[in-house]
Amino acid sequence: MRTQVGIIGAGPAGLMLSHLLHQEGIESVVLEARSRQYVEERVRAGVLEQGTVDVMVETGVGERLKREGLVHHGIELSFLGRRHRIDLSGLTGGKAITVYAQHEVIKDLIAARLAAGGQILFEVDGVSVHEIQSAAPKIRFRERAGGERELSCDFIAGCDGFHGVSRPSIPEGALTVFDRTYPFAWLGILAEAAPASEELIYTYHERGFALFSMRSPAVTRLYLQCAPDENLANWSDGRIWEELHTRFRTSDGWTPAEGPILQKSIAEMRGFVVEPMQFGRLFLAGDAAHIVPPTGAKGLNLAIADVRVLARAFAEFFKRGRGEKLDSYSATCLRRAWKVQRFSWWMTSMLHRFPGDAGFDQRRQLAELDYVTSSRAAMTSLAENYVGLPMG
Ligand code: RFL
Ligand code: PHB
Repeated sequence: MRTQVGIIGAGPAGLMLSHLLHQEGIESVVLEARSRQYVEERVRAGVLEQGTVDVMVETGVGERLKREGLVHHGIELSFLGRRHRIDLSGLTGGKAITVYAQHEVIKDLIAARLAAGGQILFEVDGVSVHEIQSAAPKIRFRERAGGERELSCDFIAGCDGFHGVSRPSIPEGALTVFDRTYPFAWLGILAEAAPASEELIYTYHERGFALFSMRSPAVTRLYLQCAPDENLANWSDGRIWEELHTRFRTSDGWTPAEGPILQKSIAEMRGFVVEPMQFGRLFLAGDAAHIVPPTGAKGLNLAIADVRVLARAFAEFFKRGRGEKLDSYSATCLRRAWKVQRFSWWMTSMLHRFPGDAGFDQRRQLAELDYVTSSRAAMTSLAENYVGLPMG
C-alpha cells in the first residue's frame, strides 16, 4: 500500500488532518486500533472553541454541529455560595463556545471521510513505524483479518493520543519531556437530566472543585474533584448526588437537577509537552505531543489547532515543493500549546483544593476569583483564552 500521509489514530487530530488534506487534494490513510463503534461512542470532551467550530463549518463538516450544537455566550464562576457570569461574547467582540460532544465531532468526520472515498482502517493491530529519517517512511500493521501489511508514505502523522506508539518510536534523547502531575483527578458523570442552568458553572468549594456542563437539552455532564487514586466503586449514585448538591448549592438554593446516571469515569489530571513535535518524517499532533488538564476545556481544540498548521505545511510541500512550513511546524504549534498549557494550569490552580494547604492557597484562590469576577481586564483575559487564542 502507498499513500502521501500515513495517519496513526482516528481521534479528532487524525480524522481532521485526513479531512483537511483531502480538501487540499492530498491522499492519506488513517489506521485506528479500535473499532468504529468504539471511537464513535467514547465519551470525552464537550466544548468547542470558536476557531474549531469555524474550521468545521468552513470545511463542510459543520451541518449537524450548527443544528445540534449549543452556542454559549458566557460561563459562570461560583464561589462562597454565589455565581458570577463571565460574558464571553461581550468581552471578545462576539466570539462564543459551542457545546457539542467530541464523539459527535468524530462521527461527523468519519462520515465525511468515508463519503469522500477516504480510507480509514479500524481495528488494526501491532502498528509500528519504520525508516522515519528517510524520505520513504513506512508503517507496518496487522489487519483484523490477520494479514501483515505495510503502508509506504511520504510522511507519517502520529495522531495516536497520549498512549500511542508514535511518540515512543522516536529515539530517546531526541525529545525533551515536560511533565506536571496534579494531586487530584475528576470523577465525571453523564446524567439523563435536563440541564438546570443554561451555562457551564465552574465551582470552587472547600470540599473541592465541581463543574456543571451538558451534552444536550436532555443530558447533564458533571464533574467532581476527587483523589487521584479514587476507586469508582466507592461512589454510589446517592453519594455522587449528595456531593454535587453540597458543592454546587448557591445561597439562592440552586443545585443541579438529578436523573439516572448513564456513565461514570475517572479522568487523571496532567500537563505534558514534548519538544520538538517532529522527528525526521514523523510529525506528532494532538495528545500524542501534549496533554492539558481539562479545566480549560482545551485538549480537543489544541489537537485541531495542530492539524490545521500541519495540513497547511503538507499542502505547501506537495503543491509547491516548499518545506519551510514543515520545518517550523513544531515551533509554531508549541508556541500556542504552551499558552494553552498556561491557561489550563491557571484555571486548575484557581479552582481546585490542594491537599496539605493550611489556608494560604485558599485565601489566594478566593482573592483570584474575586479579582477575575470584578476586574474587566482580568475577565477579558479569561474570556479570550476560553473562547480560544488565534489558531496560528
Ligand atoms: P485521541 O482522541 O486520544 O485519539 C487517538 C486515537 O489513536 C488511537 N490509537 C491507536 N491507533 C492505532 N495504533 C495505535 N497503537 C494506537 N494507539 C492509540 C486511539 O484509539 C484513538 O482513537 O487523541 P487526539 O486526536 O489527539 O485528540 C485529543 C482529545 O481526544 C483530547 O485532548 C481530549 O479528549 C482530552 N479530554 C478532554 N478534553 C477537553 O477539552 N475536555 C474534556 O472534558 C476532556 N475530557 C479528555 C477527557 C480525555 C480523556 N482521556 C484521554 C482518557 C476525558 C478523558 C477520559
Ligand atoms: C465537558 O462538558 O465535558 C467539559 C466542559 C468544560 C471543561 C471540561 C469538560 O472544562
